[in-house]
Amino acid sequence: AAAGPGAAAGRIAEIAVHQAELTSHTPYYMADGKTCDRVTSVLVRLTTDAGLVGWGEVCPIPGYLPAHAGGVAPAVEAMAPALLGADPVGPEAAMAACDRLLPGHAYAKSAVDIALWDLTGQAAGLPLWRLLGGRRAQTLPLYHSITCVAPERMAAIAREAQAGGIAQFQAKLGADADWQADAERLRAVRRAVGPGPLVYGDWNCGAATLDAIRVGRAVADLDVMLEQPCRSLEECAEVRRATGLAMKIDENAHDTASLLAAHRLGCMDAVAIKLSKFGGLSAARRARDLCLHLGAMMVIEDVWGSDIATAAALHLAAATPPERVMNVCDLSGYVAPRLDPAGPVRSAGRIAPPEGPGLGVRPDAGVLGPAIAIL
Ligand code: 0XW
Ligand code: MG
Repeated sequence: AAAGPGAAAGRIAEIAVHQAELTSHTPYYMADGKTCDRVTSVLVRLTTDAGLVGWGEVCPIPGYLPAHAGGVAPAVEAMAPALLGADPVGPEAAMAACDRLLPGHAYAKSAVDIALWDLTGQAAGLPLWRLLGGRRAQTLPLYHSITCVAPERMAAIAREAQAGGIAQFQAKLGADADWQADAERLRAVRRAVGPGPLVYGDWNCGAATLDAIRVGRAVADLDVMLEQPCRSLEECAEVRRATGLAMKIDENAHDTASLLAAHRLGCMDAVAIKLSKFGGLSAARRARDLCLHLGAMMVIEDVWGSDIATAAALHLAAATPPERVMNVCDLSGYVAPRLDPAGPVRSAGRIAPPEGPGLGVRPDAGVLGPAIAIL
């Protein structure tokens, strides 16, 4: 599945930042009043003096993580001296130069790093999955994320997704701070999909250990996993110990140190490798490799976004040993507009990365507004 011939990459001559407002197809509620109903996605476009154009995307959810859509353009401006005139091929070198100018700000770096990988892939004439380790799986299993509403409504959403081939279900919990309703949500979704499919409940940090333990014990007879019930790793580990239920860590896993800490605490049966938590494909690939060693099952995705973020994560997931890829997410399927209407879509509960060189997707010019920054 080699793509077309490579092109001379040239040097980075221009950086542009665009925004797109993404609206969820259906309301999406999480604990603590968080929602993805309408969010700003930020697109970074890198143009080289050889005429190549690379794209990156980061879409923070307000209140979800220390990441802010309005912070991306100033962060990119701070990194611009390391990028303008740089060779984009081999993104880790350019990102190391960015790290020296601006420590931290992983979310803003994620969009830059993805755009560098897009350029690198185009220069090589290869899809990114080939550069990130080679194809390990033709298609990847998707989960379906279920908004936190009434238990029977969540069960109906699960059944609908299952009819389309989905076999993994993430039930959002905690939107009404009613632990008995959360137990019923897990019970209703578990019952709806029958034995076999993976069901897990995600509090997005919104539960006290007391409530999460009560829920976990109330459903301890069921085959369910819990995700990020509380704000800290220590609290999540406490919930895992007290309930005996497997645990997925999401918000607390964002770098090498936090992955090692979660592993040491024995609470990382699964982990969300979201590109923008770690700082893009380069950092997520290092996290992927560490998790292969630590033994955690991985969800390879991003926080939110449309076709650029989705494609980037799918390339990394397709290049990861499939026995450790728990699932991936078709973020672009939850939101409008599609940035690239030709981007990958779910089919029978699975999805595949694009085949073209680089990311293999690019935003439709009509969808993006004018650049908010050009450097
Ligand atoms: C980041 N989310 C809210 C969106 C994705 O669907 C998954 C979810 C999470 O917290 O895991
Ligand atoms: Mg989560």
